[in-house]
Parts: sequence; C-alpha cells; structure tokens
Amino acid sequence: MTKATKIYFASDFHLGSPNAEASLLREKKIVKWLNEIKEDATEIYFMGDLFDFWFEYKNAVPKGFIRLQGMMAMMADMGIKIHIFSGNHDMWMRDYFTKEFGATIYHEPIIREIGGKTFYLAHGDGLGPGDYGYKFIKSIFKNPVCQWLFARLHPNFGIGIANYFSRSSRSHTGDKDKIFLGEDKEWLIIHSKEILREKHIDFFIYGHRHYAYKTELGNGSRYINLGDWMSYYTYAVWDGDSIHLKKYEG
Ligand SMILES: [Mn+2]
Repeated sequence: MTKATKIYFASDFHLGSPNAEASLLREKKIVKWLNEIKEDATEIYFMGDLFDFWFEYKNAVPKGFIRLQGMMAMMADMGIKIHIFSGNHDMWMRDYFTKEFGATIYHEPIIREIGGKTFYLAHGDGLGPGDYGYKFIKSIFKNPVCQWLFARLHPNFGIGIANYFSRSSRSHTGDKDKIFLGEDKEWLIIHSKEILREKHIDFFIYGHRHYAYKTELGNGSRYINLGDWMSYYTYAVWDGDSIHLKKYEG
C-alpha cells in the first residue's frame, strides 16, 4: 500500500450530456480513474460542471450519476478530503454533498496554500474581461428569488427545461472551445495576470474552458486549465513537489 500524498484536480464531467447512454460510459470511466487514484490521494478537487445540470430542491435532488456520488462517498469515508466547486452548469449546489459525505462546496474562487505553494482555484466562469451577456445571466441564476421561484416549478418541468437549455448551450459552445484564442485573448489567462499584479500565485487551476492547457505566466507562476472529460480526460496532480497535467488513458 503506497502512502497517500497526492492532490488531484479534475473538472467538467458534464454528466447527463449529451444523453444518458454516453454519460453513463463517461461516468464509468471517471469512476475507474477515481478508483485508481484513491490509493494515493489525500484530497481531490472537483473543479465544477460535474453535472450538466444540478439543482437541489429542499427535499429532493435530480436522479442519476449514482456511481460518481457513491465513489465520492466511499473516498470520503476512506479519509480523502473531497472539494467540489460549482460550475456554471451546476451552480445550484447547496449542502447535499456536505451532508451526505462531508464535501466542501465552493461557489467562488479560492486561494490555498499547499506544500508551501500558493494555489488560485476556480471553475472559471464569469472571470476576466467581457462576456457581459453571461455575467448578466449568472446574476439572475444566482438570485435567491429566482432560485426560489424555479424551485416552485414541478421538477418534471423545471429539470426538463433546464436540461434542454443546458444541452443546447453546451452544443452551442462545444466547437468554439476547441480553438485556443491565444494567450493575450484567453479570458482566464488575462484574469490570472490581473491577479498577479496584486499578489504572487504559484499555480492557477481552472476548468470551464474545455481546453487542456498549461503555460508559464512569469516569475514562476503557472496557468493550468484542466480540460474536460468529454474529449480530453485530463486532470492535474500535485505530488508534493510539482504539478503535472495528465491524460487518463484507462
Ligand atoms: Mn463546462
């Protein structure tokens, strides 16, 4: 048995998309990966958009994705710390995963010291310049009154329309995501450089972009985008000494 020392980061599973069959195959692959890394993981950061749509009603949650949730619960019971960021597709997470298996839920970027290094961790939606249309929609989605009203819709209807819009926004942006805009135009790189003017960060780790990428930002700072599990199957791992962006081949 190897000693657990590693911290893993992965993002954008989008379970539920594009349909139940494809999602189940992907979920099994994710669980297979988690089953392997649980041997040497101390913590796992799930960096957002795990679900293509997620909404917690007061007394109910959406059906599905039971393998991932069971695996997370098992890992938590083993003593692995589970961190979950909400993304723009699943921002309506409340305390269900905290109550079920002690996960820590984050809705905003966090800065964390790990092994003497400073990490800036975020899903990545709504950061950086521009994208005012999305920032406006996000302010509505995050509005407590709007959430309360949505929760009053019957779930057959509410989850139904949400899935419809979630899938159409995913297929809408899917192809665009495959084009890298250049380091001077990528919003999350611009956002990282803005933060670096105020404060030193060693590693910026984001999801959201669906484009696995790492680059140097100067002064030893590094930007890492985790890619996704729809076409990349990529993740980052901190081994106590350095961080690596890897692809799961299993
Ligand atoms: Mn996403």
